[in-house]
Amino acid sequence: GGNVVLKVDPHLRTLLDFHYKQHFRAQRGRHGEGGKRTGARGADLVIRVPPGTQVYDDETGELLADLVEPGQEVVVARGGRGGRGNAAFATATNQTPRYAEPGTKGEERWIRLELKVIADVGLVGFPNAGKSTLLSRVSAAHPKIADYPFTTLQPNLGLVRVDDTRSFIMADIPGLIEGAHKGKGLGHQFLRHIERTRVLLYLIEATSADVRKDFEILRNELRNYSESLLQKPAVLALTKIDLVPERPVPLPKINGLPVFPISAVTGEGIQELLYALAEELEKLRAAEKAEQGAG
Ligand SMILES: Nc1nc2c(ncn2[C@@H]2O[C@H](COP(=O)(O)OP(=O)(O)O)[C@@H](O)[C@H]2O)c(=O)[nH]1
Ligand SMILES: [Mg+2]
Repeated sequence: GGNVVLKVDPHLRTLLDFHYKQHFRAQRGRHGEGGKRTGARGADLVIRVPPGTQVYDDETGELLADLVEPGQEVVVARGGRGGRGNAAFATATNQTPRYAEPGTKGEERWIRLELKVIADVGLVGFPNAGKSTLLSRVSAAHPKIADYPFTTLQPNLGLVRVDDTRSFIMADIPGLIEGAHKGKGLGHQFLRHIERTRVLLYLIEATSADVRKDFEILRNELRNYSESLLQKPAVLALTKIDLVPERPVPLPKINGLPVFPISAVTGEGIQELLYALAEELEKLRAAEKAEQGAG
């Protein structure tokens, strides 16, 4: 029979489909036949999953695959061979044996799929943009990522309290190569991690000679990895605003995104930024609920 294959589709965001269909079977292979026909192998069954899906063997708990990159795929169950036809068993004295082989049975197993999100908000910015400083300013606790295989770069996480009822996890992800703005590109692991966050927070220094251009460079880096990264909700903050005493009020939008001027030193603009991020997360949750209801 055919193989059962999982493949990353960057347009998918949730595993909700699997709440409704849980048992998949690739097309059956055929037994060998007379008339020199080998049994057909059966077509592969390709199941699409969102980026960030981890695949476990349900019985052993073994992590089989970490599917993050668009188009990445893994065979989770191998189909059996098609049976060989009678011609395969021909001998010098018997050119048309009456024997053909049965196809072998394919593998069968239960797997468990988990959509692994490492943080609600991921920071995206050039080195020195103020990412680490912001994270330490807005977060108290620093949860550890439990058991995170396939990576050497550990995101630095912070628990951010927005107000009495709301909080979220923010991730400062290392691996952004120095000189990324000179076209050296974002680190590959950075991109794999940023795929696992729900909302992007772009940080650009207010002292930059060209904020729009910096923003475009960052977005292009993400786009080169996967178009779907640009579809994530995003917020843009201008950092170190304390260094720029004069600025237009209100700031113009950039690419349709509202711009939040902040200073991690004086605290200016921070609370407004946190509210905006909390709001984006709430919108996402509402959309996911609606999808669940409609499914
Ligand atoms: N004046 C000022 N300096 C800042 C601010 N935020 C960060 N910095 C400084 O900018 C430099 C780079 O900050 P850092 O958080 O390490 O940037 P990262 O590379 O993006 O993590 C450090 O020297 C910080 O002290 C800010 O709001 N105002
Ligand atoms: Mg840093």
